[in-house]
This record gives sequence, C-alpha cells and structure tokens, in this order.
Amino acid sequence: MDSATLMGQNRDQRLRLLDAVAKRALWLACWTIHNANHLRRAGEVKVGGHQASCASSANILTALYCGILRPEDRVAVKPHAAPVFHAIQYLAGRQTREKLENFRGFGGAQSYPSRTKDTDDVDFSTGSVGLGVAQTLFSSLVQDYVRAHGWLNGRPDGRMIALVGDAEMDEGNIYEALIEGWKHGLRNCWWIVDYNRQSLDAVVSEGLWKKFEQMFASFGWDIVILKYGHLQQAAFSEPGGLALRDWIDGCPNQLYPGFPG
Ligand SMILES: Cc1ncc(C[n+]2csc(CCOP(=O)(O)OP(=O)(O)O)c2C)c(N)n1
Ligand SMILES: [Mg+2]
Repeated sequence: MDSATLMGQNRDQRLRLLDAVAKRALWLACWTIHNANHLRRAGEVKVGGHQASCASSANILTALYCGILRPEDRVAVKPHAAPVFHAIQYLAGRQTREKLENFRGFGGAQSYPSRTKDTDDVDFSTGSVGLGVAQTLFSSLVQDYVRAHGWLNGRPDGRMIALVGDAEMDEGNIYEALIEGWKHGLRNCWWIVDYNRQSLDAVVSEGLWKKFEQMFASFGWDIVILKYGHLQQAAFSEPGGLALRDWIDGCPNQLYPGFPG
C-alpha cells in the first residue's frame, strides 16, 4: 500500500497498518543481523549489528517513511538503526535481499547509512555520530538561504529530520549547530531523540532527558515528549496499572533494557 492510500484510512486503521509494517521491518532487521553473525558466517568472526537499537526505533522510522515524509523531506537516521532503515527500504522495493544477506559485507547493506556505499534511499551519511544530526540543521538554514534568493522556483520547503540516539547527543558539534540555529531563526527541522536509555557500551546517565528538555527549550525549540505507547497506556488503566507506571518511571536505566516494556 502506498502512503497516499495509507493516509486515506481512518486513524485506527492507519495505526494498525503502520504497526504491522513496523513489526515486519523489525523482524527483517533482526534477521539481517542474525544472518550476518550466525548463518552466513557461522564459526567466523563476529560481524555485529544492533538489534536493540533497531527495536527502539522501528516504529518511529516506519511512521516517518510510511506515513509522514513528503518527497521534499530529508532524514538523518541514527547509525545503529541502519538495519531497520534498510529493512523499510526493502519493504518499499528500494533494497535487495542480496544486500541484506550481505549486511556489513563487501558490497552489502552498510553498517551505518551511507550515501556513497548504500544503494537505497539514504539522505545523510551518519556513521560518525552527531554529524548527520547537525547536517539536518544546517540543511534547513541553507534551504532558507536558497529560498531567500528566489532559487527554489516554487518548490515547497522540505523538513530536515534527524532520528538521534540519546548517547549521540554527547557529540559536541550538535551544540555548535544548535547555537547557529538559534542565531538564524531555524525552522523546518525536527530532531527525534530515541531515548532508549542505552549507548554503545554504556547506560545513559540517570535523568539526562531533563537536561535535553531544558537545553532545547533555551534554544527556542518546540518540545514534545512521547513516553508511553498505546499498549502501556491500556495496561495503566487496568487494575494495578498505576503501580506498573510508577515502576517504569522509577526504573533505573541500568535495569530498564532488561524490562520487556
Ligand atoms: C564520532 C563517533 N564516535 C563514536 C562512535 C561509536 N558509536 C557508534 S553509535 C554510538 C552511540 C550509540 O548510542 P545511541 O546514540 O544512544 O544509539 P542506540 O544504540 O541506543 O540506538 C557510538 C558511540 C561513532 N560512530 N562516531
Ligand atoms: Mg541510546
């Protein structure tokens, strides 16, 4: 189903369809990583790939690519979400099974989205954390410059969107970009911080999200916090549900990744 047909459905149908696509994309991403590490190269060195990082971003990327994006929009996908990005591209007919089977191999789908080495629809190369994020901001400023000079020839503004890892926010160039954005009246730029509480080899500092919120607010950004999914919200309204919510809210980041929530 194309996104125009999808958007013609009512809200519940749309959410059900997006959820079904996200499940397939996540399955395919996990299979791609499993295949690379255990089937294709059984007994050889570890190939790698990040299934948990895909799990926390599959619904976000599916909503973007199958429901939200317009042709003029551009996306920087956090590096560890590459398998789920490639999976969504595969479901859309823009990625081959051979390249997924050869994930992280020579000529295969890349570990991190790459404009030069991948053949699916990568807008920004993001392997070096932070760079793709800042690029979305500067791309928005460049777009304003191009429009101000009358060079867009009636084309609509694109939205420059980054899916950002919570630990990716450690990168200093992001903060330089934020200041430039503030100076130049940044618009048409969305950053979606995937607050999955984990990094490459560490746990995210407790309460870091409050610092993010204050920082974005001080640069004049509109902030929307999406914390609970619809299944969690349904569980909260059942008997004992509030105890579950309190447990999730109080759960230290150290324990959270082990909780199937
Ligand atoms: C400049 C740079 N430093 C370090 C790395 C190694 N690295 C890859 S992803 C990552 C952070 C992963 O954590 P997060 O951004 O929270 O993503 P998640 O795995 O949780 O999705 C790091 C440090 C890198 N790719 N680039
Ligand atoms: Mg993380």
